[in-house]
Amino acid sequence: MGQWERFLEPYKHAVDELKVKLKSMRTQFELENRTSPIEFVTGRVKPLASIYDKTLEKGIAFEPSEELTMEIQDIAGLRMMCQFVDDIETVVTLMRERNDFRIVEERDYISNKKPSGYRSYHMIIEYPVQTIHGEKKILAEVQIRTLAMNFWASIEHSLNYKYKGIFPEEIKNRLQYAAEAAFRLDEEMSLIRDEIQEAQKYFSEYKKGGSNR
Ligand code: 0O2
Repeated sequence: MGQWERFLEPYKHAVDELKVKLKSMRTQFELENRTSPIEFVTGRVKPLASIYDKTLEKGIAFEPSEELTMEIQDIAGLRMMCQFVDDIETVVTLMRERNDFRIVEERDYISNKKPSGYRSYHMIIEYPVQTIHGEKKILAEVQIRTLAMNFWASIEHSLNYKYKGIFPEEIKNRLQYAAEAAFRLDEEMSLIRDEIQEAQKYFSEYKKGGSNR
């Protein structure tokens, strides 16, 4: 087995376990017939090519090392998507109440959006995985954002990759407008939140009834 494969194994382990645990939060809300603040959860181990790019950016060696572990904190990455901006705070509170990991740092790019227009709430956590050599603490980044924030970030991320961060003026402006539109979409949806949630509850009851027939 390659050295990278060995190095990344506990990260994969952490992502797999955390995906199960965080998805379960949603299921628990559903089982209690409560509206879940979590819409869906995804997770990934940072691809080697992205780790390589990050080492160049940070001026560190591209090799499995303690330095890499400390410098690149999102080798294990989880994303929790919410329907409404207010749900993010609910999820953050739920995360702070858990005792299966330690929160190392929180970065609020919602109150303080990035110059790119990026909005999201980041938590760096230290998660213990059990290995055959004992416990190993793994850093993971959890990004908590609305569906609108996620849509914008995914599009911007692909364009960033294409243009290597140097956007043509037209694209840069369009992305700024799109970030504002995503912000307004979140605001509009918040205003009719009760109406939306009532409709969703009704619809999910209807579906349950349908599947029983
Ligand atoms: P990928 O491909 O998603 O893994 P760091 O860059 O981690 O050394 P930083 O920037 O302080 O330090 O960390 P931060 O701000 O928490 O950002 C880390 C991740 O947040 C990024 O990982 C992105 O996933 C996301 N992110 C931050 N800023 C932007 C942005 O302007 N646009 C988009 N689309 N995503 C952003 P990576 O490694 O950059 O990318």
